[in-house]
Amino acid sequence: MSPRKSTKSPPPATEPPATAVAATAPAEAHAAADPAPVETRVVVQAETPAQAQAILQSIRDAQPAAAAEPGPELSVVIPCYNEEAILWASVTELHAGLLAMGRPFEIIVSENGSKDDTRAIADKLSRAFPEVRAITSDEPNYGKALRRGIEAARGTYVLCEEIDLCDLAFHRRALEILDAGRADMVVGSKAHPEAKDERPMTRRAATMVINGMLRVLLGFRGTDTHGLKAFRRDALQFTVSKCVVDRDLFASELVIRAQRHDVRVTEIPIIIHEKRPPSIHLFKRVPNVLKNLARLVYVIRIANR
Ligand SMILES: Nc1nc2c(ncn2[C@@H]2O[C@H](COP(=O)(O)OP(=O)(O)O)[C@@H](O)[C@H]2O)c(=O)[nH]1
Ligand SMILES: [Mg+2]
Repeated sequence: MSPRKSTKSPPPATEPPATAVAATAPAEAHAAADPAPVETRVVVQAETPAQAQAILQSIRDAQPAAAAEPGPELSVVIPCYNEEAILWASVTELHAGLLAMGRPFEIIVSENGSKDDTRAIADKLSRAFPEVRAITSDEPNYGKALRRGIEAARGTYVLCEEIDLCDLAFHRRALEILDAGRADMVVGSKAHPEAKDERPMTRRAATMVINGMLRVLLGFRGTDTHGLKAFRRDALQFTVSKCVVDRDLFASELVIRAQRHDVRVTEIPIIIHEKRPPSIHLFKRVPNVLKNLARLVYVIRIANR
């Protein structure tokens, strides 16, 4: 009675099953990998046609939902924390911009630990737009939120965004490079000689100091690691799985490890014009940055992991 899947040919004429009902079913699993419609012949041995239909239905029901629905082309991941003031407007504007680009996309709002209405607004956005997904966890942690968003992404390309930036010009330029196969990862750099960074001087200086430390201590080759980036999801999956730190330094570890794994990383200059000052004060972030930097130096330089 157990269902038996075969490929194209029907059972040999000399050995027919005692009672058999042959039927075809769309092969959703194949369709996910290959856009051309494929049919697989499923032969079910059963006592009656009704039983055969029931078995066929159970096979269809067992197909994972994801297999029936191929992923979008673009996954835009946005960590969000206490962003009730700008979340709705930023995501609706980004959503309209992405629709105009004409490529299938999803927006993943990755919230954790917000004390305001961010979580409720993210849920409302996910109900209002089929392309928006809201994921959440308890502890405020930028790196964890970004990592969870990347792991939840289904797109061919992942674009890491910030809610105060939502920079569609960066998306277009980065996708042009990825589409042409000129790199596997594009980092938007605030510290590139051609970048325009409109943030206050203390924060520009902090960016210089942290990137200098990453270059000296961890062999980083580049000018910036934090913020906007875009990459081919399959090219970075292994690298993400190897990352050990969270909070502010996860993004830096991702870029540095990508370089160490010979992923083709390139930088492009960006214009930084934030919609509001950062939610966490710069000096409050320093102890964690230093702690995670020491951990990274140990793990990468000493333990060689
Ligand atoms: N989920 C989550 N997102 C965060 C956290 N801290 C910052 N973010 C988000 O990360 C992005 C950048 O944060 P921002 O405060 O502008 O800091 P900046 O990167 O130094 O400019 C924004 O989308 C924030 O909402 C956090 O603890 N958890
Ligand atoms: Mg910001």
